[in-house]
Amino acid sequence: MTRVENAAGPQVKRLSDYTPPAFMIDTVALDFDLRDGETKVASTLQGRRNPQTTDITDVLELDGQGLRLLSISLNGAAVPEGGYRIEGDKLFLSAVPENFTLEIVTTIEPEKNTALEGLYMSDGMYCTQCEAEGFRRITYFPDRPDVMAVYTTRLEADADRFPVLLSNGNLMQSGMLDEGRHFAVWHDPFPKPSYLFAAVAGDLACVRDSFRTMSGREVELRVYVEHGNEHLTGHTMDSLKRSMKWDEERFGLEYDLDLFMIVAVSHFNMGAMENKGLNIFNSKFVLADPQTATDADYERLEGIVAHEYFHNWTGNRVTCRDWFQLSLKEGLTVFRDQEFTSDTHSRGVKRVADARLLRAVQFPEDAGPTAHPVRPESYLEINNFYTVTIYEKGAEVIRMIHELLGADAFRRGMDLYFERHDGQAVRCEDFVAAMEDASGIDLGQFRLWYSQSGTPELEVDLAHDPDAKTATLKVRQILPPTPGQPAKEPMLIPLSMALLDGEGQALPLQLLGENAEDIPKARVLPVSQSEQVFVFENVDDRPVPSLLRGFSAPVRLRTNRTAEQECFLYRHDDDPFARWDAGQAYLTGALTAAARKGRYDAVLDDDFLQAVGEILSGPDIEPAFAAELLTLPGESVLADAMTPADPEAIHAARNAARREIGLRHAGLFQESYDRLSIAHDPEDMSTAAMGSRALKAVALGYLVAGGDTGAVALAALQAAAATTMTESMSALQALNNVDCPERRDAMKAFHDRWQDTPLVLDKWFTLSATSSLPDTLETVKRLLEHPKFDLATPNRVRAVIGAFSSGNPVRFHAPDGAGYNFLADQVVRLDEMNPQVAARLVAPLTRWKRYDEARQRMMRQCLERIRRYAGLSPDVTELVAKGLG
Ligand code: 0A1
Ligand code: ZN
Repeated sequence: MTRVENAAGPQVKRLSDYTPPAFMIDTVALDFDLRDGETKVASTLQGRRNPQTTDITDVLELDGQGLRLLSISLNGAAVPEGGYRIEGDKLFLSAVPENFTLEIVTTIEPEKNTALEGLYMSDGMYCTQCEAEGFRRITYFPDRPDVMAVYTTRLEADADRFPVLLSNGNLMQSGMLDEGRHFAVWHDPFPKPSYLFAAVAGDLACVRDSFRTMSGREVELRVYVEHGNEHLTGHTMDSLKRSMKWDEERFGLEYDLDLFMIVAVSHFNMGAMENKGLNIFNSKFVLADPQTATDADYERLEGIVAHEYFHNWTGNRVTCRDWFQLSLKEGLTVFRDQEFTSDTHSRGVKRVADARLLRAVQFPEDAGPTAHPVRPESYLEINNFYTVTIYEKGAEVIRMIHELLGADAFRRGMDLYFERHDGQAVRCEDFVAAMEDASGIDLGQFRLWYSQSGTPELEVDLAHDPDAKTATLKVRQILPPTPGQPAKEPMLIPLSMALLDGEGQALPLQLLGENAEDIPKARVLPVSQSEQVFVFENVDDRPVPSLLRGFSAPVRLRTNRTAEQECFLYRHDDDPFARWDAGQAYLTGALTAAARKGRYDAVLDDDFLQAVGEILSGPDIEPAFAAELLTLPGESVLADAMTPADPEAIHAARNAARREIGLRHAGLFQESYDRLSIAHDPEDMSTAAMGSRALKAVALGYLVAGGDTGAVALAALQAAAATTMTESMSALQALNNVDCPERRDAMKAFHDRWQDTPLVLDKWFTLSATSSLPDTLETVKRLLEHPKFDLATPNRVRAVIGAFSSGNPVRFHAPDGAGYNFLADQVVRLDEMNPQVAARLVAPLTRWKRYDEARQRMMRQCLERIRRYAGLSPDVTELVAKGLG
């Protein structure tokens, strides 16, 4: 596709420059004439001057990118050449009256659209992706979320090749036309921004179901997939119905149209998209059965279906005023999907999983050159801002509000938010104000979480005075500088804590001067100053502090706890997150110390190894949680705790620790493995069954890591006998870093069996790209020549290039720089086709500051090399520029 570049180059957009639109659009009538080689789009807009603005301009500003303009007429009269001008991606129309009807006809070429934004083709079907600024690739329009209109869409196409024609809302009319063509007209009564527009035309199978809402309305549910995939939609439909029910019960939110549709497409830049009434999904998050999808895939699919459905209220009914407010809908909707998962499965396990993600991906982002606040102040390319900071840190900010207000007041705040803003495009500030007004709680200082970037560090030291019988917590918050924010103001950090006695029992927490009634055993300390002291009375013996319980704030915690105390908490803490976190803190300390010293014998203390044994033999522990407790911090998280990060030393230390654990407890792991294998239905998808399989996978991994002679054979046997993808993948993962014929055979068998099932073949690509064996980069280069490798399919690109560069630190950071060079080559190659996906690959190169000088130099050289490439997209340009600092 030819890129229409603004002559002045990409422009920085700033929140402070926001001005309301001079004109509003009330209705949009779109007419798509879908034909091979050229699609004609006729658009009729009813508009009027925006009464909310004093702007008296008579110029209407429209966005348009890569469009061929055929005609433009205003109030029925063709606009003459001089009546408008096109500059870059803007069309300025002059002499626009107070009320107007504007008709625009353009043509586009969806067949050539490889950026997968706007209208494009995937496996012979037409589909759209309009968030954030894709609608401007379909027609000229004020493509900004504060312009909300009612859409009517007519689609016309060949009836044989495109029997299914879909758009937002309800079907109003359909029928046959001459020459084997047909049409359908859809109408969406809810005003919406252009980014929520969607259309689909294709030959698709439809699976139907229905849902009765809390007010007794029957909603028709449809999932559209390629023919032959109907049997893979059960979990999607089930997840959708449970999400609809949950939102009614938890938030009183009911679905508002009579029809809800999900369409699966194989070419998609992201996970899924919440278009009103017509969600479009990456097929990876729709299609699942136990033979082709793992338990983890099931859980992710369920979470994404829920997320997109929840957007109907948080995002669609109340939307964002501008893209700086993206977290208004994303942070809140992630919080909602997290809560749904917690209520559906295990709250503790979900909290641990979310904390893991935040630490592995968001903390590094917040510590690097692309750090930005939850509500950013400027950007070059909005597509680069669909980040873990906007989504996951944004969700943590909502979660802290939830904790500060309590569940009831939070719910009142939500109700007030919808009461005030239904049908509007608003700011993060409006959400916070609703929460304040509904609760009476001042969130003044708390607002800094929206504007200050970077991960706060919380230093918490405990001192005990046996004479005064006091325990004193000294808390210090450190706010490291981030790009554009050299100095920061102290934030309000909720620190949830308890003090445990020698038996692991929580002590009453009586703050100095507090009266002695109803003393709680766990509290949330409101840390609001740079340095603060909390004194607890009546503490006879030195307690062990349980800190940041439930991961009460997205901060880095540093304590003066000893390794012994961390192991104690790992054994005894009653808060699942704090227990897991104490183990992670111990392991991070032990493994980075080994990496620094370059000594890989006796990496772990006996104390810790004993605790592991207790977890394995303890009867009362939920298997899914045990699996989390037994999983070491990932290499990237460990690297984050070592300066300069040494990827090879980290890899060696982590492997050594795994070997020690595996060797020490080979018997217990074997027992667990056997116990979890018998009388177990591999297709039972209950939470408990999935948890048992997670623990079984951990056990197998440690058996292999321990080097037991039978373990490799056991894994190979499991791979060969597996009847489900979970069993198959856990065996392959256990073998993936072992150089042995069993691995080669199992991988080949897996490839041959699944080569025609793209979503499963992606797993084979990822396994191949993430093996820590020394020749993996060579393997990855060969994978690019594999007949099934395709740069135009984002899932495949992520499965190979993305998996290697973000999921294989020891090989990506090879000392000769070959990993970096490989990535730079691929970014440049992909950028011509799909800038959005190319830009997402750049991140690992921008983290150069964390490494030694030689690596720093090579990583920067690669960024420079990308930057020099002519015709680079704004997406990649922005990240490379920030990366070079
Ligand atoms: N709003 C979607 C994510 C999404 C964003 C951008 C896209 O294309 C540029 C596609 C999807 C969500 O939060 O699920
Ligand atoms: Zn979302």
